[in-house]
This record gives sequence, structure tokens and C-alpha cells, in this order.
Amino acid sequence: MEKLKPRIIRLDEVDSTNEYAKGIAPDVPEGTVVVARRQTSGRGRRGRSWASPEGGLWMSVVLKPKKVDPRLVFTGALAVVDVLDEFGIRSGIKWPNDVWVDRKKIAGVLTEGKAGQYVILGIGLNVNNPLPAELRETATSMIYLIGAKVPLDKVLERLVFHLNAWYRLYRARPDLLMVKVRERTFILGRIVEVSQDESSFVGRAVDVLDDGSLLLDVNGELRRVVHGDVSLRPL
Ligand code: BT5
Repeated sequence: MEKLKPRIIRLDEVDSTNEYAKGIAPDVPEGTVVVARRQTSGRGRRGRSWASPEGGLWMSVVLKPKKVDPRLVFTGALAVVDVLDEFGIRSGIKWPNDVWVDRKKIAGVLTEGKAGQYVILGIGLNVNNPLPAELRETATSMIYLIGAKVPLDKVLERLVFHLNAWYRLYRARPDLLMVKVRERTFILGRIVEVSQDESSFVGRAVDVLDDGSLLLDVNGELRRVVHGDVSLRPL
């Protein structure tokens, strides 16, 4: 397949666009997009929930890559960074799947795949939606940063455009995709805490490797992190 064909399925309400996309994935072409005005059970990683009230952009795209590759998440994060740039908002990627503006999370990406069949790439971007009280310290939105309502359809159109471009680059030159990821990853050089299942450790983020893993310097020893949650330590 040469190009993502943006066939868009629009829903008023759904549990999760990722869940919906999984259900239709075997029967639809690559590039099919599912977007919902609100999600009743929007999901993050590891069973965490994703606040998805009306006004935000909650979408999933069906991809059919050769393999389930953890680097696919970066195509979504880079696309969000580009869209925000177009709206005059400077953002950065917090490895592996968050987009942050001014120390607050504005978007998250969730990839879920079935080997040999599909990868669902879900993106949640706070656009005009209110944020629940418990997220006000840690999250932000486009309407808040711009100070005016943002056309949601335009955001979707630009997001699909950039996603298409990054996905094509991923397929042709994944090494170049990773160059861009490094440029846009704002935690490099910073002291971070990585939490994995039961354990956590602190180190300096040194690099994002070509396979998508994060390289940390932990007391002078280099450690490769394949999965985990990264939090920033105060400077
Ligand atoms: C993510 O998980 O950041 C991935 C979020 C993906 C959401 C999209 S929406 C469309 C598609 N359909 C779905 O069901 N999901 C995808 P994670 O890194 O685990 O972060 C989850 C954490 O982010 C939560 O525990 C909260 O702390 C925080 N959070 C929840 N809702 C948020 C929001 N709207 N804005 C900012 N932070 C939020």
C-alpha cells in the first residue's frame, strides 16, 4: 500500500475508538480512521483510563504493517507535534508515547497490535474539551493554550495528513524516523525516573536508540529501557 487512504468513520459515542477499530480491522483497508465525539471508556496503557469528554480529538487508525513494531507509536507522537506546530504551539515527545507542552501532557498515543494482522494506533489530543479536576495540574489543551476554540475537523485533517507522512517514512526509512524522534524528544540530557511494573530507577536520559528503546545512564552504567513510564525529576 502506497498511501494511507483516509476513510473516516465518525461516531457520536463509543467505549474506545481503539476497541472499535480492532473489531473492524480485519475487514477494512489500512488507513481507515475511527473518530468519536466522546469515549465512555477511553484507555491509556496498562489499563489506565483516558479522559475523553466531548471537544477533544479521540481517534484510531487501522494500520497493517509487516510487524507489530514499538516504533509505530512515534509516528503518532510526531504527527501530533506537527499539528501543534501548525497552530503555533511548541511541544515535545516524552518517551515513549506522550506529547507535552510546558511540562503538561496534551496528548497520548496508544498502539495495540495483533501479529500478522493489524496495529491500531490511537491518539487522544486535548483540543476544546474540558479537563477533569484531577488532571488540571498535569494536563493541558489547545483551547487553553491558544485562548480560543479550535476547529476540530481541521485538527483531524492535519493529523491524518502528518500521520500519513510519518508512516510512509517509517516504512521506507525507519532510521530517519528515529532521527526526528530524537530531535523532538525533550527528555534527552535530563534526569528522569523510570517506573517499570514493580521497580523504578533514576538516571540521565542519553538517547533514543534506533529500535525505539531509551538509553539511560544510571550511575555511570548504560541501561536500555524497552518499556516503562518516565517522569521528570525537578532540575
Ligand atoms: C496514554 O496512556 O497516554 C495513551 C492515551 C491514548 C488515548 C487514545 S484516545 C483514542 C484511542 N482510544 C482509546 O481508548 N485510547 C486512545 P498512558 O501513557 O498510560 O497515560 C494515561 C494517563 O494519562 C492517565 O493515567 C492520566 O494520568 C493521564 N490522562 C488521562 N486522560 C488524560 C487527558 N485527556 N489528557 C492528559 N492526560 C490524561
